[in-house]
Amino acid sequence: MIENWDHFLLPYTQAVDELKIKLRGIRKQFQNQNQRPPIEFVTGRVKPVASIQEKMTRRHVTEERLEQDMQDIAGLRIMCQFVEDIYQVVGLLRKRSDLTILEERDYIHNEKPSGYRSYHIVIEYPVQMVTGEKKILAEIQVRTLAMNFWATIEHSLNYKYQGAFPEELSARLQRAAEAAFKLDTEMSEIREEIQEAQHLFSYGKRPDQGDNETSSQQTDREKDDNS
Ligand code: 0O2
Ligand code: 0O2
Repeated sequence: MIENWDHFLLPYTQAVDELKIKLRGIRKQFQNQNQRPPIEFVTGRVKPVASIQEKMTRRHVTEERLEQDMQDIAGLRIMCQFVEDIYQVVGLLRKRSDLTILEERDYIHNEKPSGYRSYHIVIEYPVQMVTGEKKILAEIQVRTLAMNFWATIEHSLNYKYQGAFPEELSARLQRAAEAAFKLDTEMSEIREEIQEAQHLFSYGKRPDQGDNETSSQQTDREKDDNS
């Protein structure tokens, strides 16, 4: 029997807090280099005890096997603008030495029957406790804003219908998932155009212009362009 859930969950809370800071740090580092970050925002949570217990019953997971068999007690989510960003983020995570990737699941090109798309990574992460190092499992979900929109809506509908959607609703959700993916595909096709506009908006210059150009030089050049 887990007598004290707060005690059991402590390393998971610590891991989520640390990983949120580290993943948000990736975004900051890109911004610091005047580059568009592949990460839009990061969220994280420790699975509530009631959800852990419900999943243990559903999946026949014993308390002895909980740490090994439930991979998403610590959960992180990385939201990206473009599908290409997801794979860039995955590449960055693969290179890190502070975590070990145990499993990757590409639900983007192998979407779930519900229509769900995301890239899932299961990691092993070492947490430094006063009693020594403890390695825990965590799940990182990497998705576009459109995939996140769909998953959030579908997740809340799941609460209402307990997963047993009426056929018509299920079909609509599948169509909506395809529409969201079409949006992602369309956005990817005009990605360069969007990136240039975003860079202009953020830094007042196009990405191909060097960092040394001052804003007055740039204004002069823009005047020349217009004359
Ligand atoms: P619900 O039921 O979705 O509303 P801060 O670090 O202060 O900016 P904070 O308060 O720690 O922010 O929360 P954060 O990091 O912004 O996001 C918490 C939310 O992240 C959760 O909301 C979840 O919706 C979501 N989330 C992130 N990762 C996961 C994951 O792996 N699985 C799931 N299921 N959700 C995730 P709530 O309020 O906990 O729950
Ligand atoms: P939460 O905290 O409520 O989000 P399983 O957990 O049984 O579904 P598995 O193999 O353990 O399956 O993990 P999987 O499928 O790689 O990832 C599970 C998590 O992905 C879910 O967590 C959801 O966060 C998300 N997910 C998977 N399929 C769907 C889906 O069809 N719709 C939505 N909205 N999210 C999905 P949990 O366990 O549901 O917990």
